[in-house]
Amino acid sequence: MATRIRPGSRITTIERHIMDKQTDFPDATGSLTNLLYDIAVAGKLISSHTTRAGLADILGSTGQENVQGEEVQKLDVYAQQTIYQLNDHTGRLAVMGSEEEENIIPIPDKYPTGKYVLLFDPLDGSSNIDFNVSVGTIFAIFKRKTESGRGTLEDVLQKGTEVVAAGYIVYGSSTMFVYSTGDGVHGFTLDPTIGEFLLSHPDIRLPDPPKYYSANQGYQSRWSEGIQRYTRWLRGEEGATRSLSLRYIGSMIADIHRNLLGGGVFYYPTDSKVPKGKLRLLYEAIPMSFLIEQAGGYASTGQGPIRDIQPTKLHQRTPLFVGNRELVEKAEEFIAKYDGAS
Ligand code: AFP
Repeated sequence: MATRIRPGSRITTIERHIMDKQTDFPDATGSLTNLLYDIAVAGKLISSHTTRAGLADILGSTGQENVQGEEVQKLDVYAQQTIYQLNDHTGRLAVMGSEEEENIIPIPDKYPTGKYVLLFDPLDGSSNIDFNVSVGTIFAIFKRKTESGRGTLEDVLQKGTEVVAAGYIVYGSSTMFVYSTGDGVHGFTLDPTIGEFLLSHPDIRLPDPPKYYSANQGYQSRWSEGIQRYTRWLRGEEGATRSLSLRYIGSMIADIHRNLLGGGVFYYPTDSKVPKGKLRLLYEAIPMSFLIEQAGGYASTGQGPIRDIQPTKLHQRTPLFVGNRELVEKAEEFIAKYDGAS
């Protein structure tokens, strides 16, 4: 359905919004603005494929495994290539890193390099594709650390405090682009009839009181005592004065997106099967944490802020608790009380 335009309402495209934000920085060269815009273009291309997946015979697996040992979906490959090809030649990036590539992705020698670093998960939640469940693209942008030339691993291994911009595109019942450059969180909905992302959710703040908790409770028996008691607290036990509703999609972007708009906490803790957690620090936890904190929330490992971790590996994993501050701090309390400092 085409966007209805109410008389007197302002219509802001993502391009206009990103350009307007740039005017807050008189020294800006336009490089970040263009980089964000190219990611939005990638989002439109990926969106057009995800919504036609069944029709275009692109559903299903390529039969290969990625570096995480997971089955690679054809749409993963398409999303990876689209983001790479939109960004390898622009002269804005020093280096890239992706969930789908074992090593950092250098800018080819024939193209110039730039001052930014792009880390991304091209299609988070892709094991859900065959079931028509929402999936998404996540990205984080940093400034390079090295002075010049091709970027290195040093440019990629940066803390969450160094993020310049981050965002995600969720391919759901509609496609939304949500981003922040450290000046609040802004959401745009794709009008497919005109191919434009239009500002639909300006200055998103986490609602309070929160409504939801989101975790894979099927793993409860593998959780520590602290996490099990925390989950009971969220359900109204363990001295809680209210209970939250459980919602778990199994697609982190979609789960966190819902909680961003409805209020709540998403957590994927360590357990006996994943002692370091499942989610990846650099291109999943850090960008989503940056966004949630920009919306007034907090993100933690369960023992301290995600943004304080110094990454040592491109594909490093982390436990993650992210959402309304009081809910995340409560997780830290339960973990400190029942699980100690392990
Ligand atoms: P896939 O990209 O392999 O589907 O993994 C999705 C994900 O990394 C994240 O988006 C989900 O929150 C989480 O895994 C779901 O994991 P469980 O299936 O173990 O709950």
